[in-house]
Amino acid sequence: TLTSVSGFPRIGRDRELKKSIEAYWKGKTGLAEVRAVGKALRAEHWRIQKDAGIDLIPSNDFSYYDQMLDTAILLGAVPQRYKRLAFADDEDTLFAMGRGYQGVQGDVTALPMKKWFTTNYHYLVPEISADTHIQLNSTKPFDEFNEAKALGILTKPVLIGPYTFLKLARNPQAEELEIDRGLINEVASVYAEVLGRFSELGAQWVQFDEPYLALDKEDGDVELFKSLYSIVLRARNRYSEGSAAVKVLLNTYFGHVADIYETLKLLGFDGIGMDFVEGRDENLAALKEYGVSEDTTIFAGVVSGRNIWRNDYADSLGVIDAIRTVTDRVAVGTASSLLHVPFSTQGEDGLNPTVLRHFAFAVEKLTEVKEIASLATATEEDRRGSRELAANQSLFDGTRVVADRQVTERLNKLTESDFTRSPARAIRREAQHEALGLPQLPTTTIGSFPQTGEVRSVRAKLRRGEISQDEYDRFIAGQIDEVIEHQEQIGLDVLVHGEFERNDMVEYFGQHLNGFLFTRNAWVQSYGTRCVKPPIVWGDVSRAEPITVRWSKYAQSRTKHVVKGMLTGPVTILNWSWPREDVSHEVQTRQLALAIRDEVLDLEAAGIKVIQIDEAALREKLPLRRTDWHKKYLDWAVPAFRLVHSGVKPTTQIHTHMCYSEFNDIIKDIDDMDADVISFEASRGDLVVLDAIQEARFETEVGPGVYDIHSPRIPGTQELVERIHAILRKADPDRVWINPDCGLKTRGNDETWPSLEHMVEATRQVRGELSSSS
Ligand code: THG
Ligand code: ZN
Repeated sequence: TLTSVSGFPRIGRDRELKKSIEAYWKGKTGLAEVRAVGKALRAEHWRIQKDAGIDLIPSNDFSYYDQMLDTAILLGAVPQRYKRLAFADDEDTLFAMGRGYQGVQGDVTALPMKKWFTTNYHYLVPEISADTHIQLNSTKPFDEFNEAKALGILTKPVLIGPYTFLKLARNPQAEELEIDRGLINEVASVYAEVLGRFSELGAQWVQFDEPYLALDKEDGDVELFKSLYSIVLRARNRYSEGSAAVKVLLNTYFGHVADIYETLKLLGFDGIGMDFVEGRDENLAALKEYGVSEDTTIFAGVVSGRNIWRNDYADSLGVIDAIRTVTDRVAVGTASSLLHVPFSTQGEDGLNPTVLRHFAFAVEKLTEVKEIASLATATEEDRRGSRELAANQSLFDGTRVVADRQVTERLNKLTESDFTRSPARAIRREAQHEALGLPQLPTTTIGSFPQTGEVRSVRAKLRRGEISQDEYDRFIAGQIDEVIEHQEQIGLDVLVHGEFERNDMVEYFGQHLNGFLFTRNAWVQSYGTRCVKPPIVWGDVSRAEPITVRWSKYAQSRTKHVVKGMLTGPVTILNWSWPREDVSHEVQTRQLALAIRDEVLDLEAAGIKVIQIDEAALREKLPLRRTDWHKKYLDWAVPAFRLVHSGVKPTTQIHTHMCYSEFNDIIKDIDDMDADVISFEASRGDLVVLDAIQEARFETEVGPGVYDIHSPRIPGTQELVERIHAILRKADPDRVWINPDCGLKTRGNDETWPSLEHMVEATRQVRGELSSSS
């Protein structure tokens, strides 16, 4: 049985690529070194896959920054403003598109970034406008194919397909990209040309990734797909004359493609890759209903590219056996690229071997693919005698963890009233206004203040044992003193303690909860060179001890102003961790909600009057298909948030924060979280969000970010006044808060303080205008 991998992590076992590129950005090394590191990583990653016995090993899955950005460059969709920088090296143009550029060559902002489907990975949004000339503009895929070939490895080149590319591209001058005949022909022709080149180079398979097919289809989508691929596939046939044709694998993932499967079948792909982890039932049903063409191989994605748990072989073999009732042509592979999992469990010696054997990161998943493939063709008897299968099944015998009886009992006792805060929001609002005594348009920040090199190095010293806990605590207290004093000085209304004691907003909470495990080196790329190291939910979750009370209480003791307590919400903790698979996400989130609820009540008891519970990642795991939004997600995610805060007094004000302002279409659900105040990122799409808020009769008070913290720019007072005016044209001044659009931890102090000063000054001006006009 043929084995295939969709894509492999590229950041390197020890994040070598990240380190090399960041050193280059700092001017500490040259492009030649970066190129050499990339080349060595590609060779190592191909070798590892070859040694694991994988037949179809991907190439062109490597990227210096992001594969969508690479695709835009491949197609010549490089906006003029980046070309005008006139860099001598293409990598510099690429980095300018990815992260912006300010220097001797010019001054440009980066392309916008968005979440890649339901993952914590971000892609760059390609820009196509009237002056974009689509044409084959790079040799990257061919170079990497040749590079592997020179090493004796015939790879399967992987590209983001034309459908997904066009569906994710935007026209900056208009709301939507208009995909007309001309554009379809231009884009499809480039892909046809790519296929031709690979045919000449001797490739046997080329993989086109089309994850966008797992989304609901809008009018014209199926036609668009057909138009694109009839051109691409015609090229395959043209090049096949006389020699063996290059085979085209149409690869889908992150969900099912049942609604377009019949079309896929009729188009005549040599391979169709389907996700049997996330889209299993629907994909199987589609195969059974429509069958499989004689010349098509189904690439069964049975090994998840999105979890860290060992594959359940019996389960995967069940899927493969079911596909076999429809066709004999089955290949075994990963359900998606392995980009979204860490490199290897090797070196995780902080975890007990009895624990570690439950995990498979990218390298270990290769063995799983291989073992499943050989078991797939084994006889019943051979399967029964298989040691691999027996060892695998022992992982799923239900003895991995013992349930925490207290947690179970507490969950069982929950009733409707635990999910409902009373009194109603309008009544609490009065009580809070009186209790807090805040001015109109209250000013605040989202929570974190700059994590300077000093803060990080002191934390590292504590970790290495070079300073005592006592010294560390004194340092944190000193940081809090300074940040409180500074906030008072510039005149902010609701202060924060700055979060100097936290590393990541999810990892920090995980470290104080029962049920979590941590790795040393299990990094996953989040965007560009930035990585995250999600904690692992291993067992039932409960709070081990108060987590944030000490520092919030300390900060409150240093000022007469209100200090806001800062927590991460249960949905975000789960979405940015590796969840268990033996218990539903709903139950895990509920356990987390109870743990954070304990913290909320302790903060309140300690005298904290405003508590912010961040749900930065609420939208991240919203199902791709609309019909699943409520029943598979929002119907439990939103109540879990209410469970966290429903126990507080009417006078305690609950805030939440969301990154990425994309919640127009779930605005009612956000309001149903029943927070008193929400702050959100609104750097670009702001006015649209405010329109939606108005239309939905949104009750939650809003703090649409007044400036973009992702940029080092310091906004001027006048600019901020205008910004607030724009907000007030769309929102009631008695329901608006003034704040930056996200936490400030990635910024420097020299950018942060002047920006906040201008923000407070602008707010004062507008308050003056409001009181004189009323
Ligand atoms: N935490 C987690 N996931 C996230 C975010 C987060 N996903 C969405 C968004 N925020 C992604 N943003 C970032 C921003 C910065 C970093 C990572 C993701 C970052 N990472 C360090 C790096 O790669 O150098 C990690 C270094 C370290 O901790 O030692 O800066 O906030 N979970
Ligand atoms: Zn944010």
